[in-house]
Amino acid sequence: MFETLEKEIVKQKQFLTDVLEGLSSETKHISSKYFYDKKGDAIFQQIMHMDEYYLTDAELNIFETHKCEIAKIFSPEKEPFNLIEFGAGDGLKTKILLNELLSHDIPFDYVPIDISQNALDQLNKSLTKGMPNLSFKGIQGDYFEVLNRLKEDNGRRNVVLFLGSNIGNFTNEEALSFTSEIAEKLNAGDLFFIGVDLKKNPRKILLAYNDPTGITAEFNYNLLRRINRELGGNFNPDQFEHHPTYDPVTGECKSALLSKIEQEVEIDGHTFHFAQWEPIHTEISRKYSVKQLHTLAEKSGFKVKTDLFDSNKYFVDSIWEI
Ligand code: AVI
Repeated sequence: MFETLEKEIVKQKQFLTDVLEGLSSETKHISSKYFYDKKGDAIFQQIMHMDEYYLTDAELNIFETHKCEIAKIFSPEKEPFNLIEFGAGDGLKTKILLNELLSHDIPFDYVPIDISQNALDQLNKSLTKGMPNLSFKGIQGDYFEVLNRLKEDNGRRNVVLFLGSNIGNFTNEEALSFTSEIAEKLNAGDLFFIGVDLKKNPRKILLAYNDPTGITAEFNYNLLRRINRELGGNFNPDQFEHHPTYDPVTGECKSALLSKIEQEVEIDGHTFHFAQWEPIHTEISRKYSVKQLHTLAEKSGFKVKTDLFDSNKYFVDSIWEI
């Protein structure tokens, strides 16, 4: 109880430090990891159900089409393994895979890792209701710490899922250091299963991050509202405009909030000046080519085993082996 409270205080301090630092920079920025408070989680759920946000359906399509093949790759001889998932989410896609594995009587533990115990409890409830035979072993904590522990565990194969193009929210350097660290923590023969959004018609991409109903805009404004709620800021979200851009060369879809007027905003006794149309960068959602993705795999020490595409070739689930 005290430990949780202490952790919460440390997290809040870090949030304040990051926001103050980001808004004091030459190019103002706030990390997209702060999108995800309770309200932000709920808006992201709405985003995933929007027609414009094609990523969810594309990855679901891959799971539906290739589930049998995936199950065989994970456990060719029906040997027991750990199915580890980074970031619990709502389990919508994973559920397809879990059902497939169970229907083939393949023995496995499902090990979702998340920093939120609440997210894990909810997932446990929703999954085990429909799958009473599922061995659910959710672990609260940091991805790498948990991988370290599992590495020494019971000599089983580890299969790590990192779905939903979450890798896109990292810069190139962050992505490489993330996948390299996973490669280091896994044993020979273990697998990394990564879902990645591919480069495509820029109009299709921009629409996914600028839906006409304004849900994605609200996702961004929630960041300002969160700063007001938790750090005592006085942002007026109406005085900012959601502004996504996409560069087909780098594959970077970037979101920013532009100050519609010249204004000053106060946060915890600090004043920040905004020129008219000055941006606060909030998110990068990078799109990859298959070639760029394979380079990332090789540079981080993996071998690409196979690529699975949806019927439109919008998205790839790539399976890497160590
Ligand atoms: C979580 N992440 C992969 C989403 C993305 O597509 O970058 C977050 C998101 N931001 C705006 N819409 C969705």
